[in-house]
Amino acid sequence: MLRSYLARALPAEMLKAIEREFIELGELAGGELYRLQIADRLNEPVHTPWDAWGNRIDHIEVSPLWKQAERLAAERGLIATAYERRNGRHSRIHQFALVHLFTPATDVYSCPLAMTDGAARALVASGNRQLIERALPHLTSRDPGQFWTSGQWMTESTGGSDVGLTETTAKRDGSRWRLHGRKWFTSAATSQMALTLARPEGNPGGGKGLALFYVETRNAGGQFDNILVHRLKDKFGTRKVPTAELTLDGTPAVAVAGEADGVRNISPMLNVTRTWNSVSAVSYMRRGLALARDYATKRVAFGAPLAEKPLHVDTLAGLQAEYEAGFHLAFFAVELLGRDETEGLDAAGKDLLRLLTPIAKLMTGKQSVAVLSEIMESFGGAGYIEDTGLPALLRDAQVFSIWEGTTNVLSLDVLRALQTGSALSALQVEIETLVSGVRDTRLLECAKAAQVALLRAQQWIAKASGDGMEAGARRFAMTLGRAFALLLLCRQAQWSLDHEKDQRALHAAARFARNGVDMVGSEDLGASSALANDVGP
Ligand code: MFK
Repeated sequence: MLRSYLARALPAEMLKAIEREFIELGELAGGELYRLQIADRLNEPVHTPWDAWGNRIDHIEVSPLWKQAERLAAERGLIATAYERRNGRHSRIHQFALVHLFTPATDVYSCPLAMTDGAARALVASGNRQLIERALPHLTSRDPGQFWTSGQWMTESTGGSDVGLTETTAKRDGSRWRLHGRKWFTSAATSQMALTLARPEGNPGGGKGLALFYVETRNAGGQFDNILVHRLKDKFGTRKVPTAELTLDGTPAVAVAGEADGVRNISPMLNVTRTWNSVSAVSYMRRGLALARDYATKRVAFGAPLAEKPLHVDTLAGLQAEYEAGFHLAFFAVELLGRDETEGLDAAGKDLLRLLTPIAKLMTGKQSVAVLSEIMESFGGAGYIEDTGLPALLRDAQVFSIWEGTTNVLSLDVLRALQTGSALSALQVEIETLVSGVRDTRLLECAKAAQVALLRAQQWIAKASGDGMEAGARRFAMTLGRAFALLLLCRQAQWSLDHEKDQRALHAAARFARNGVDMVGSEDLGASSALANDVGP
């Protein structure tokens, strides 16, 4: 499916020139790295607070695979590809196709990479020349010796999703600042730098009173610079990611873009990490499906391999359809991002990108949990056993719907994205273009189902208000996501019929339509309250 998408989305000469990169990374991902993942299964990061002589060292030792992943990420240009822009507006497609291959084979090393890409993007957006000159060459380097990753330190015990409740303060210290406070959930604490939020003394509460700060985590001696690592988190999944609780105890920092509007200034980073989240969620589905398909040819039960059992085949087909739809939605957002960074989107295009980024994140996050749960079941009891490596896939996938904004927080972000005005009309233009390209009668039926759902969603939002709008926000966002993904699948399917004489994407579209794309309903707040609280009338 990836090959077919790339053949449609990239100019033929370009694909020919870069295809080798995908083949090599794919071979590594399904070969050497996969074997290392299984061998390395029980290896988790270790935090050593003190050395033998009582010195505070806060050393964090990551797994051998993580060390290899860092080198590979630099050498293979997992970040650099997007900033070198050798393929113009297609550079983001190039990069995220690499991400799709790399992510499931590297034990969530995509977490620091996502933040690195996000930090680079936020620094560029800030226009802060000094910081851009200092950090960007490291963040986008292909030399493992020069390559830096970045953290994104936003979450506090008060804050969580409501980042405006951040308690970390910033005090002036000459031309710099010093940060004081506790960051409660800092993924990939081994990064060389971080972007973080703090409230300059005297600023008002809320997100606007926060400012965005740049921190280099270590001093010239290689020690954490006024940063205390308390412990690593004991998490349900992503156990290879060294997520820490930190105290910033006078940590030197530089203001990135003025002394306020921190949430707005970090949002370019959020939108990039959310795009990584979408592609990573999709790639996990792909990994699970690859394993399940392989197992189905080997496991013989009731007289035949699972691959010959109609119900097993039907189950895998439904999962593949979910994967393909999620893939096309995520990569449509990727395409828009690439166009914006190179050619510049017009205002309507920017609004569309703003709308589809949280939609792709929330839809693919939920899909990957559901798909990986089914994948585990498709192995029967073996899927439930740790040394198959399968439970870790489901545990890791669960994070995609939690970090970088939960499903509900992102559903509300979708409503925020509509406030600029032209996002829905820009979406409508895309819908019409996609529908007009469909000719096959079976695909026309799918496109019709998508159009009906999208129309219902638009009618719903036009009438919705207040608590009813908030209550229906997830169903609205999911409907936009699933129905638009179906249209994207129709486009791929029509192309595939025309150019590859291949009906596979057509089947994916038909199956995805049958899985359901219309979630819009009327909101009965009283009924929901009675149900949620389990109380009678
Ligand atoms: C595999 C890859 C995965 C990546 C791994 C990364 C691991 C990192 C671990 C983490 O750090 S997870 C923590 C991530 N935390 C979040 O994602 C926070 C979730 N909460 C939200 O997103 C809330 O919606 C938000 C904090 C943004 C709400 O805060 P506010 O202060 O109530 O926002 P407000 O006042 O609505 O918006 C402030 C400004 O930002 C507005 O602009 P103006 O100042 O011009 O009015 C908004 O329009 C703008 N804004 C907010 N979200 C935006 C945005 N602009 C563009 N894009 C967005 N997404």
